[in-house]
Amino acid sequence: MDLRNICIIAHVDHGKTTLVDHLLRQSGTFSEREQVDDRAMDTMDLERERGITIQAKNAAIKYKNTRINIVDTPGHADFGGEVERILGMVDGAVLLVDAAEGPLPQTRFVLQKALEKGQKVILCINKVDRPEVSDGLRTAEVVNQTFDLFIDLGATEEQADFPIVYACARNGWCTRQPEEIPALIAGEKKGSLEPLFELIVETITPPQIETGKPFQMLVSNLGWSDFVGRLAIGRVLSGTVETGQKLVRQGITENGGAKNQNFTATQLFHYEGMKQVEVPAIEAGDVAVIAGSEDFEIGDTVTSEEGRPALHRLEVNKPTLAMIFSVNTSPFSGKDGEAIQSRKLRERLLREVRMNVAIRFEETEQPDQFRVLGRGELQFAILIEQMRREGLEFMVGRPIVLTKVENGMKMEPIERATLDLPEEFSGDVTRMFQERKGLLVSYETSGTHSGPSGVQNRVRLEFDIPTRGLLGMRTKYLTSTKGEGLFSSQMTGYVEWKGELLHRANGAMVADRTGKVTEYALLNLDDRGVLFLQPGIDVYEGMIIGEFNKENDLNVNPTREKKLTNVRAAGSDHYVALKGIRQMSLEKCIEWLEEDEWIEVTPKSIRLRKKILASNQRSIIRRS
Ligand SMILES: Nc1nc2c(ncn2[C@@H]2O[C@H](COP(=O)(O)OP(=O)(O)OP(=O)(O)O)[C@@H](O)[C@H]2O)c(=O)[nH]1
Ligand SMILES: [Mg+2]
Repeated sequence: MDLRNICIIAHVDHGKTTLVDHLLRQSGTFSEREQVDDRAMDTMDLERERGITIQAKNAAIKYKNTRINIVDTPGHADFGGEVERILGMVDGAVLLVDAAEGPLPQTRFVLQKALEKGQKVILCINKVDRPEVSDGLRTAEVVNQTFDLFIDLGATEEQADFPIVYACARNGWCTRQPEEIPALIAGEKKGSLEPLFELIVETITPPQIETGKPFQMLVSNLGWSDFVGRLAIGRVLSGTVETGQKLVRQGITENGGAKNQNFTATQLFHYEGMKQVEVPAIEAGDVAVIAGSEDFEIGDTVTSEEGRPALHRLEVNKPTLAMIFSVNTSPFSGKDGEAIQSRKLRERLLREVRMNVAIRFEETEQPDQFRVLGRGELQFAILIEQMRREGLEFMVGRPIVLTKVENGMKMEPIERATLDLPEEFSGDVTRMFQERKGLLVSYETSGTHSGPSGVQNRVRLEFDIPTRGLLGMRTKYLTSTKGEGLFSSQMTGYVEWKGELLHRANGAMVADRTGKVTEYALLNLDDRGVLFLQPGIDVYEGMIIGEFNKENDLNVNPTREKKLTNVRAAGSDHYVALKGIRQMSLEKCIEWLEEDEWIEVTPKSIRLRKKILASNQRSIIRRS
């Protein structure tokens, strides 16, 4: 059978998973009776809850006489490592670009990676049904911008001659003729994804196979089966693999040395739709899922011939951020979940590193603290959330930017941030970015949009800003644009260290004793800052209960009870309601945290605390 291997790449939210849904549906993958949720490929709980893809996933469809392996990838920059490793499994990519938003930072990143690998790209302009693009002018402009991006990224002549489809992935149609769009939107014409299927078969080259060579495969992804354990997923580069065959896993040790392991392929699967289906043999070119070793790691080579050199191990862009994971040393440790010892914490983190090449692990000078290196605050938040759902308790510190020394100079990572927002907020936002050492590099109007508050003029700003300056920015940016701003960024390189930067302007309000928070105490503290806790919550000395409205920290007693008096003044028991308690989600905590503070994570609670708990041993003056 004819074979094609492709992946779907794009900036976050441009519609990749939705497109894969309809490709699956229209290729007859699901039976008539089957109830299929939207974005069926987003199978993880956290993916469904957040509406974003976190892990790349495989599927396969049949179109006429062709078997097409498709990989859906995440669009969020923090998970860019997933895209990088998946690109080695495919021969071409469908690049989605939102017809209204146009190419954004992650579009550039994923396209660059695909072009570097020499892949042929099909451009799919998605969401052409959006009312903002109904005149077709914006769509044409977006096509031009994308073309410029190809050229800018050094596309070959052949790559720059990319075919284009215009799609409404959500309604499962696309067309190569822009003039057909209005009729398709109006339903006067019935569309499908047929033009895209055809393009995939016509323009993406079938996998190149070295004939006569023994079996060889690079492990690009890992899976898990309750019956056979760990699974290695990758494209078969050469040869054939059969069930029961003796194979060699060419892996590495913890220190990076070569290490071979013999094993037997106990079971083999390939994809049919979203399912892994057992097969007796898999041929070169196809995506194989192999069971038989518990030690598969991403980047390993699996081969039938021990003497052959292993394939080049996968490398992805280096991490830019580090976060300390620590054993939970807080007074309430073990109350909600399993307070794990350092050995178990270490094992859990090492397991994550094996599954995810974009994350690294390092020991620290402290035996109960470990350093995890990654790419962004969201990536850390997802890992933390997964671990707490496993019932674990631990603490994490503030993300720290990884600097490096070049020619004796301290260098820090810098990002290009792209903002799209209503013009009225652009002044405040520009000031906010400049305060954090951002440099405005472009300012363009991006048309008028009808937002919740009527018709607005929108602008698109680009800043070059140190990664350090972006930490904790998301919430602030959303607040100052009343939730109407778009924001994304992509690391572009390193620059000379830009000097000190105060992460958080305000200090913390810290409990000075253990007890239960009372409403009476909170009412008295209400105008000193913003409170994070409800009455009735248990606190310990050193735990943070809110943000102080001054620069230093403030130790307070949040457990104070009202003195009972014999004289009852009329109405004195009717408290005025609290001004408002700020709910601190995990992500907000990560953004807010300072270096001398921990987030204590348990299955039931997320607490903020000072690293030094005793108030008589801790200074309230914060260093700048
Ligand atoms: N108007 C419109 N909305 C669409 C279309 N396709 C997808 N969407 C919407 O866009 C949102 C994002 O869709 P997803 O398919 O999750 O996007 P994604 O690219 O997979 O996102 P990540 O995996 O997180 O990068 C969803 O709310 C979809 O319903 C379309 O053709 N038109
Ligand atoms: Mg997705």
